[in-house]
Amino acid sequence: MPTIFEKIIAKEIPAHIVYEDDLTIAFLDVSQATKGHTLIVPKSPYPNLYEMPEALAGHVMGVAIKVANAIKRAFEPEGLNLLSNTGTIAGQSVFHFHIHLIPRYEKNDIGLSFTEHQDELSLEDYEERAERIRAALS
Ligand code: DGP
Repeated sequence: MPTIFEKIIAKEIPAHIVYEDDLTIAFLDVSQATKGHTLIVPKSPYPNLYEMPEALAGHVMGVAIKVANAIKRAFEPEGLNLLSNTGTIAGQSVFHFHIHLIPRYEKNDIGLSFTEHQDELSLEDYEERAERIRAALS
């Protein structure tokens, strides 16, 4: 079943489009987490990061950089988060890969923090985790 983003890409429903090329579209997120919150969306409907072809991901990231700089010039935020949710548990609600650009104006203007430590780890614990990822890459 097509997602809402496919309808936006096909211009069947309106969106506030800020950029478009053959492979990509960028439009304002309807729920503006902060002023200028924008989504960068490849036109092909890959469901999430796991499925994205690397070359297309490179193009989409290039568009994200272009649009991020435009947001910076337009609104002069203090900073910006680039975020992509994969899976319901991570907050994904539209299953068509996309990147959020969320300009940041104040420290706590969105509830997003990676600073909480899960637990105390030894060097061996870190190494064991790294080794599992390295093994899965090969
Ligand atoms: P995520 O939860 O990461 O899958 O992000 C999906 C985002 O899409 C969410 O922040 C709200 C936005 N969104 C959902 N429906 C629409 C829509 O119809 N138009 C626009 N512009 N954004 C939408």
